[in-house]
Amino acid sequence: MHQMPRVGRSRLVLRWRISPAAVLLRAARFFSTAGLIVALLLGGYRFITRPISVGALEFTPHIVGVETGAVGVLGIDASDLDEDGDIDIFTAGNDGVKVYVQDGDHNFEQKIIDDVDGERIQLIDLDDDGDQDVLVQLRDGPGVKWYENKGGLEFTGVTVGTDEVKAVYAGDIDGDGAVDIAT
Ligand SMILES: [Ca+2]
Ligand SMILES: [Ca+2]
Ligand SMILES: [Ca+2]
Ligand SMILES: [Ca+2]
Repeated sequence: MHQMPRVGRSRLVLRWRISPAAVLLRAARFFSTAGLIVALLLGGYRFITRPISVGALEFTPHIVGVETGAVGVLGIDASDLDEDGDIDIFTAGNDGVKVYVQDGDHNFEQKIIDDVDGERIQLIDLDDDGDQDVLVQLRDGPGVKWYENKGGLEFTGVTVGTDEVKAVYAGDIDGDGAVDIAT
């Protein structure tokens, strides 16, 4: 009989302590749910209306060989061949091995290095004399050929191998300082 009043009083105190918090919790739940819905709607709207292109990945194409008859090009490499500060373009393909020499204003003049059926091409200083030479994988034999850069846009072709190959790559593979050729 002496314990009953204490139980009733503790329930009353408990209800008074929880009631304000319950109101705040309901309000917080309402605003968080509403905020989540608004964020989802805004995100969806921006996803739908955003531009498809990304500025950093936009490119403007320029045709290099349309007037000079670049046909069946299969391999390409680029370097400043004549060391005048602009990049020149080398190609290998059904129309031979060619260089497109730039005039400094993105205009290119074609010069045929060799009238052969080329496929892959790589510019590299094969004879270690400081200028870029041209390495080409030929189609339908005789395999691999490199062109020594003699200066003044003149090249001398040298056959490296006569076996039919599917690919060629030059680099100092064994680390002895001399360029090696892998096929
Ligand atoms: Ca150049
Ligand atoms: Ca060289
Ligand atoms: Ca040279
Ligand atoms: Ca080597």
